[in-house]
Amino acid sequence: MSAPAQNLKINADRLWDSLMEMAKIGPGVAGGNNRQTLTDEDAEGRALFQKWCEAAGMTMGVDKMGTMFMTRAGEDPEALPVYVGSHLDTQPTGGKYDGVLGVLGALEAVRTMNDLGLKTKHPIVVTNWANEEGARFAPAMLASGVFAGVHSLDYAYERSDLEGKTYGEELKRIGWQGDEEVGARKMHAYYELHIEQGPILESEGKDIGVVTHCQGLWWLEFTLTGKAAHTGSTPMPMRVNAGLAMSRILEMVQAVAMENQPNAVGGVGQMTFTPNSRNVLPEKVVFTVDIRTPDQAKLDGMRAKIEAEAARICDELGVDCAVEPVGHFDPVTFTPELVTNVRNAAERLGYSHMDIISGAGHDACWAAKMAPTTMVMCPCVDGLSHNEAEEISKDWAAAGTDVLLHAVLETAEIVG
Ligand code: HGY
Ligand code: MN
Ligand code: MN
Repeated sequence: MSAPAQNLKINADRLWDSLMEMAKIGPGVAGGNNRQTLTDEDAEGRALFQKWCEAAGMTMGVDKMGTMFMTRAGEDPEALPVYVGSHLDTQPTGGKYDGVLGVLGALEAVRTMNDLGLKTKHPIVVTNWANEEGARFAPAMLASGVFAGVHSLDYAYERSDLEGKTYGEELKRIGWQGDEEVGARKMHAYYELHIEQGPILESEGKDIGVVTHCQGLWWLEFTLTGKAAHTGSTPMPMRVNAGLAMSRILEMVQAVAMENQPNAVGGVGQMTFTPNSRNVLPEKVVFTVDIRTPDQAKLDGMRAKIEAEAARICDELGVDCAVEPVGHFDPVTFTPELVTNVRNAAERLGYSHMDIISGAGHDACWAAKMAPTTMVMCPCVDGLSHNEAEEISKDWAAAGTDVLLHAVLETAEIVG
């Protein structure tokens, strides 16, 4: 099958306009987005995406987790589709491009195929995975995890947010609970375009990240139980201080990550104190430790060390320590043949590129369990993401989408 022509490119203005239009839905307070999964803002973004896809001649399917599948027909009805997607849900203080570039880049690839009247053997399915972020309902990549058989539907439906609302209830409330069995669809291949969310591509002056692997992850939820007491009248030796235990554990997590350099990270992004009153020592502190590395042995070793050290710290302070893994995937190796398609596309199009390991997790990590899978990355300004100041250039967005289009066409096979 001949490769797509070198001058085959997407419509950069139309892509950028779509990104800016979607960014108006669920605006943040500092120029980014707060379009958390299963909120009314998420529902509004879904409706706009559906409108755009149907205007591009695609037909919609929705599964029981609320993932949206928009199909462009192929010429061979027996051929399994090539899936291309990412996620439209954002962090509470998210950027305009994390996930969104992958979904709207896939739509732009289809719009370009329509402009040129290109026909492919395999159908193309543009996908908006539900709840990739895991910010409101942990874990991350929840819907793609159910699709890959890693989580049950019941487990997913029972996940609750900080207000006690469950995934299942909220999905029904916004009217996006589909009827397709999750994971019933079979894929020929899966591609995902995503911003790097790190500093490497920009600092190396590269337009395209040829993603070969994704680092593995553990999310360990710690529940430390101390004794609520007066912060003023309780003598220091009498305290059973869960807050002190938490602070020592955070220091220890930092030390474990640093002793496992290079290519290891560890930190905490979410924490709750109960009763969370200024003059009451906390009865309970709950927080999630996020550790990641591309090295399997390191990942397991870091988890074991952190859990053992946390138990020792809590024992010294008389604080009860419970740990529950609430998110996990092992390091992922993407499919070499698809990785080569991405690298060849960047070469053909004349874009600078380098191989890269994804620091962030993506739905592609679960898709890789179901079919040949890989990713394309573009740089982001200062490597910043999960911050409303997240920014990319129009040229980076266009280059990434050009490469995505070429790689997808290689796999979907142009027949006319
Ligand atoms: O956590 C992650 O890596 C992704 O942003 N959900
Ligand atoms: Mn993302
Ligand atoms: Mn994200």
